[in-house]
Amino acid sequence: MTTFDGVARGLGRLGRGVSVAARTVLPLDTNPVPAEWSHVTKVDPEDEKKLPLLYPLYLRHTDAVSVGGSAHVTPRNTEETFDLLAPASIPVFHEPSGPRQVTRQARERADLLAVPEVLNGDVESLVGDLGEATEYAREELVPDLLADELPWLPDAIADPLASVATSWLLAEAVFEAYVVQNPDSAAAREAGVSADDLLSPREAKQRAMAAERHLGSELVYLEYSGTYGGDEAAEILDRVSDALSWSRLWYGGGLDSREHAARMLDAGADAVVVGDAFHRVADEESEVCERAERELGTGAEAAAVDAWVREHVSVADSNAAAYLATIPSVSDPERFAQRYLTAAVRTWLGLRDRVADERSVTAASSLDAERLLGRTVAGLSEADLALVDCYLHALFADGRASGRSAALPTNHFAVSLSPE
Ligand code: 1GP
Repeated sequence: MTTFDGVARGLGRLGRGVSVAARTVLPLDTNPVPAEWSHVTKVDPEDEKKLPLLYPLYLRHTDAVSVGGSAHVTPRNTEETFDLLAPASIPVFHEPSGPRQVTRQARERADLLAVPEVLNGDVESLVGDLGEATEYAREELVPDLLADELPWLPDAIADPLASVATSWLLAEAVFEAYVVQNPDSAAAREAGVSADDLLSPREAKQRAMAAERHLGSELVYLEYSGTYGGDEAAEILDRVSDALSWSRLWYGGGLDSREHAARMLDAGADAVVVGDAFHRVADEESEVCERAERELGTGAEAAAVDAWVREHVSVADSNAAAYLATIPSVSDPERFAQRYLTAAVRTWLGLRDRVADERSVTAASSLDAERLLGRTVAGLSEADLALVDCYLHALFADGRASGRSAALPTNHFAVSLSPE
């Protein structure tokens, strides 16, 4: 061993010592996943999972959006989802379920790239998929990006640079250690988790400890996707949260009420993740909008729309109120649900009216939130109107307002915006 090697090893050990101290005893938080996030909305790019028409209004209450799904996720629908989220101005977390979903556009748009590793699944879900992703990054994604950005670089430099950039991509990524506890979910199917693989609270704790201290997972994710974990999940969260000092702990699965979300947070989750309950808002909105069009017609006055929603929509039992109830900072979910459903109906009828007039909604310069919504949707603030205004301009590609030249992909809505 040369003197240089000795010095390098000493420096390496010092760096690791500082990192271990920062993760365990020092009052420093080096975890890139913000501790303040307590509510994350999971938006599934899958074509069948729709967005509410005025999704920026709902998403302004959540702390971050996670883009990802277990099935039928493609590079196309992933990129479209990132396009749609841009005007919502909210932190976006990308959870790809396959390496090719990490396109250049997706990488540029996401604030954090999250790499799932399932602690109770098959070997593919723990390390095989990661191996495939690493190969894809090293041999395709990064070299292509370098060739586009720095085409003049000689191979002798481009190759080691691609190696460094690949390692940096992984160093910057957030590693999510999943414990999948619903064997009937798509997540379990994809990860090879059967009923025999479910963990006891103690086993979950042990694997979470190994994930934090050996795998360096920034996040431990207790996943019940599609079903509420109840007492069992609360017990696991209680055990795991006591054992972790640096990793965040998230819970996801079947949340659609204040009570259940609060239970998981009280049990020890740093954040709850809500997926299906958000997508159900879109399906409900489509049904409400179509009913309003049949009963009121597209040219209805704003006041008539408000009265119709009050009379004909049971907001207390709505999916909109259920989703908003999962967000701890929303003090009165029903009040917001009433506003947003009313705003959606007004917007949709206004757009339908325009479509009927013009056979296409391209007259972006005349599309503004105030004209479509009116100034008087009870409780919609100036900031809400500005958000919707910016979003509508992006939706219909008014370059002056949004900086975009292409319209947003409207196939992600449950309501139809095309002329019949
Ligand atoms: C799915 O944990 C998330 O990965 C959210 O679950 O869709 O059941 O809300 P739900």
